[in-house]
Amino acid sequence: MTIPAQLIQKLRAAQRVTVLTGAGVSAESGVPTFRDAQTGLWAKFKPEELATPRAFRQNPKLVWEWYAWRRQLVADVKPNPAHLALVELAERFPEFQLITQNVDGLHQRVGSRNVIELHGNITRTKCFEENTIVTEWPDRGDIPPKCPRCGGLLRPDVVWFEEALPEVEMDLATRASISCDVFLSIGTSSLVYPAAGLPIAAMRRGATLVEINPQPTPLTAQAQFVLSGPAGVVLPELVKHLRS
Ligand code: BV8
Repeated sequence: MTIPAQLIQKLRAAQRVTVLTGAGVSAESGVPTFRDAQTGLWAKFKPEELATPRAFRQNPKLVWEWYAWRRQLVADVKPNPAHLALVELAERFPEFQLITQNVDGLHQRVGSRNVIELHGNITRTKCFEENTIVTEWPDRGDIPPKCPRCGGLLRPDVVWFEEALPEVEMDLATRASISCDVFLSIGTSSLVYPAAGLPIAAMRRGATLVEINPQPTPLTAQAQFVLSGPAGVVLPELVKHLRS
């Protein structure tokens, strides 16, 4: 994987770097991406059909069990070299902001700090009625379990399709995107908004736009640098060039 010398120069000169990650960063840890076909008992469902309030209202048990399966899968995997390289990358710049669409918490598990989670976190649970976080509940065998305060159904603390993103996180992510020198979009299909609008906003404000992805995306044509490879290979290579 050759890293363009011009990109290394841009990064060496950068004061502020912002990164947006998607499911592709966790792919090499064994976490299926949204674009991957679902396997096993989930093969007949599309994620965008399950990750909605409507699906939860229609079949709360099915949606709860899908998240329980994903929660267990994430608990059993390990962060990969892409996650680790981002921890080192953060130390190279006076200002660095990591924004993620992922709900697996792997960035935090490997030591990334003040990560902006645009779409929530699968390890947190909240009450569907009160929209408040619930950390423990009596196990009465209900699936989904019920809120100990109001009796409403519990749900994962993630942002479903057609749900608004958390305002504070979106505001912080927007500020970090429009004020950075270099914006790296890593492992995302750049299809889901408003997250996919962040690299565009960065580029409009003059940031150098870098995409790291083995496949082309709607962003590819607009990126100044496109590193076509797996994040677990490209990011360690990029960091190595910045060390010397
Ligand atoms: C919103 C959490 C408005 C849940 C996710 C109708 C009504 C309302 C809204 C809409 C509508 N129609 C469209 C919209 C907007 C909608 C949207 O954008 N839809 C798309 C499909 C067109 N957005 C929303 O609904 C958002 N909310 O707009 O609200 C609103 C405002 C005010 C009040 C009320 C409402 C909410 C979007 C968030 C949805 N939640 N996740 C969960 O996880 O279960 S989205 C989910 O998919 C991810 O979080 C991520 O954001 C998104 C895309 O996934 P990616 O991360 O990009 O992963 P993907 O699989 O797509 O791609 C993987 C990539 O990795 C690929 O490119 C692949 O090549 C690459 N890759 C593979 N291996 C590697 C790799 N890269 C590097 N290395 C590797 N090894």
